[in-house]
Amino acid sequence: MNPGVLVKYKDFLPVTPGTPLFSLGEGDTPLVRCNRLETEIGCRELYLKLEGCNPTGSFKDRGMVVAVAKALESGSKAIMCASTGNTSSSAAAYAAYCGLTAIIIVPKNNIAPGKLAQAIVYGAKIIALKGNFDQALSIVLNLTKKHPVTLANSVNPHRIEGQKTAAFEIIDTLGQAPDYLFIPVGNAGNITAYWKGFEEYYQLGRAKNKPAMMGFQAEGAAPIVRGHVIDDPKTIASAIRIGNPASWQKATAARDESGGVIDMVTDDEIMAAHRLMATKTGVFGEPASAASLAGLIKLSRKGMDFSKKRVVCVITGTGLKDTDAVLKTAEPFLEAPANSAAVEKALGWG
Ligand code: AN7
Repeated sequence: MNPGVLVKYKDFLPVTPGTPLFSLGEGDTPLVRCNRLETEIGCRELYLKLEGCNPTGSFKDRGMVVAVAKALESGSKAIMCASTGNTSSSAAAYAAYCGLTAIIIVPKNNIAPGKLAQAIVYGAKIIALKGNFDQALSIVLNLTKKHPVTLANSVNPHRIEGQKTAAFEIIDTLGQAPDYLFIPVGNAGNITAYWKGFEEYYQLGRAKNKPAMMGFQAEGAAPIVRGHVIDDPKTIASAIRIGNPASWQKATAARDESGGVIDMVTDDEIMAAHRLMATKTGVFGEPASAASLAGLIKLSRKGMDFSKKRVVCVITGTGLKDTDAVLKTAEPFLEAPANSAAVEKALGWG
């Protein structure tokens, strides 16, 4: 049985005798080898880390369990976050488990329907902001300074601590770090957390190597790549529609210390990778999560040689959160009346 992130990795986390150890079953996510994509892309080994298998369907649960445990330990009664959707789903679920109030601020009409449904069903106090994520985060940073509520965004270092456990799991499974880690970049907390995890295991001698960190933003929301804040970020991948990432400097440090890159992919490249991942590996990620694979495909097409490399792409969230992204552009499919002959006819069998 998976004991959860707090118990399994407590020696590596800010756990004290006063920290409540609980779990919704986060962590221990699959690392799936993808032979068909290896052939197509020309990698020696390609794995997808399926973070959509966490309890609320994204990687956020790893950090949220630590942030909420520390909030409880400090006597807090409420947590608050800005979110493009997944952080708020996770905050709402862990708050519900522990009996805390979750207050979430999300961009109005700009989060995937599954994520909004999660916040509603878990009983969060929701504010739909007439503004974008960056504005929501700046309000949350302001209000959590003024009021007795705990900040649950990844500016809270406990979030990063929990999220680094995904890097530990990759090393625990492979026996070493991959050569490359491809990862979507939005607010840049996750790339920061993975790098911290790889670095810590390396220092402890649990891995002999560290990966190059390959972060990918969406082209219309690529402040780090462009070197300036984007006031009105745009992308179909709503989870990473972020123009002023909170962990900007830490992400560029991870890039530089690891010898990696932070680059961008277009919405078309993201959606092509999203479809390829589903049709060639049976993995349904949400659009933002496919930015990692889109990045790998982009670099391999540009001539980068992965034929001797072990590559991990982080698939950060499940596609079931954002079925609109598929259904709105779906090709027409077969329909038939309810009898065998009609179905045979529709299939061209007679
Ligand atoms: C599926 O939920 O920022 O670079 O508010 O949901 O650590 O921000 C989500 C981000 C990638 C980017 N993939 O990670 C939020 C939020 C998915 C995400 C990212 C997000 P960060």
